[in-house]
Amino acid sequence: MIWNEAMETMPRPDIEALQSQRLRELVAYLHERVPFYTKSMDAAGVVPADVRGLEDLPRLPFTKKSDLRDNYPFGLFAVPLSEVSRTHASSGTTGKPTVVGYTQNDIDIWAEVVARCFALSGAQPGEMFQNAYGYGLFTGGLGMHYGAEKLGLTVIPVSGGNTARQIMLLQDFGPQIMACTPSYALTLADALLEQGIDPDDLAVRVFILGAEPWTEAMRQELEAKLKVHAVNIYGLSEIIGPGVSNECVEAKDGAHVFEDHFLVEVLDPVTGTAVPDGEIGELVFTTLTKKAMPLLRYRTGDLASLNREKCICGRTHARMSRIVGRTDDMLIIRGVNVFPSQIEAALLGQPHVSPHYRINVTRADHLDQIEVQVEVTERFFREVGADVFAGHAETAVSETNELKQTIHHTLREALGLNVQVSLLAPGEAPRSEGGKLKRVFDNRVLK
Ligand code: DLL
Repeated sequence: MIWNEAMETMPRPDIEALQSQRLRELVAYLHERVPFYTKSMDAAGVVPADVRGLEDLPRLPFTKKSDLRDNYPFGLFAVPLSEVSRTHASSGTTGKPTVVGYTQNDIDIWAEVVARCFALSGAQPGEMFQNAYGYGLFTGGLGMHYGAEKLGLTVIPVSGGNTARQIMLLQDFGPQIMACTPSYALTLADALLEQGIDPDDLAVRVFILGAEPWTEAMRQELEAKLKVHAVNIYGLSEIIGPGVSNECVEAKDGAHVFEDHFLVEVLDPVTGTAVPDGEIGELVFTTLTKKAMPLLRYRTGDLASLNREKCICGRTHARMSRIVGRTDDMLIIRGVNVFPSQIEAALLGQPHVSPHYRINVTRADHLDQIEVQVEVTERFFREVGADVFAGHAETAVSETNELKQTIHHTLREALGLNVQVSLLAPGEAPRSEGGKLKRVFDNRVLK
């Protein structure tokens, strides 16, 4: 089902004409209402009346995360606070959160795009939806909630975490659709297995997963373990929250960006100029319809490529690839660029290893060291014996050494880099307790 056929299947020239018109209106709106944009446009020599449309996009100024921080908390709002219906905030790793605001109309737009996401994922009105994204300042919970209601789903607003309760609801309420982070889906899958629950006995058919990076290999793993379709949803608070783009269950080949609301560019992160379709660059979004806190050319830091070809699902909206990394999570190890997603993809193809891992980066004697710690499967652990892992026994050491060497070799092929490999016993790597999971620990600089 296509939720908004007129918009989602619009011929590309019409999409571009609509975007041009909305962009013109946005530029005038921001210049008039937000002092930050008055200044940045004036400094760039942009006169709103001269902006004709998409062809003028490259000369419009960017917005960066630091601009949101500098204008904390409400400095980028374009309407008086009395017209703001809701705020959300993303928890940044250091210091103050990034704050965003929505008018009632913005909330309606958000529900509309999230309803499209559910339809893209294969949900049908009348079905039930278990929402395991966190409710609160995080946009995941409430963002998914309103979109689900709009599509006509029955929502179970359980929020993140509490795996025993999640499983009870899956069994007793029988939702067909579930949403959470991919790392939490893995926690759930493991818990089901541990409790001897066959996913075939559950009604759940689709998992809508996002809010953190994951790989195609992780999709295979989750789909096999949970016996569901695992579909990718992307979004960020600054632009709206979840619902900037979503894969269609038909193709599972890139997430359709809702281009009537979000104008997407993929730029060279260094020069800031456009890269051709199909090439990886930084995603940059302009909100075309929001009123409380619209953003012009927001630099997301997320790296992906674009595909503007028509999709087998019938939609014409451009598709973005998975996020292959972030401009700020690329590890530079002895001069070699490494993205954690490359490590995940390489690890998950290996026998005897589980999808649970941790990456440590350190520096000793001015030399970067990267260590990948990966859990072995329960079966391998049982066969080899716990003593080996505790370092108490000589027996079977060769088997673990062999496994380490295989992983080392695979990672060297994939990354062009020597990686130290350690094996962990089942349960030793970090698990998601409901939200986003941190797997990379870069200890080279004190943050
Ligand atoms: O994570 C919004 C969201 C909620 C998206 C629920 C999907 C589902 P923030 O907390 O502001 O918002 O974090 C946004 O998370 O810039 C990406 O780096 C990352 N991210 C979000 N979705 C994906 C995804 C929400 N599908 C930041 N794949 C973004 C990879 C993702 N990274």
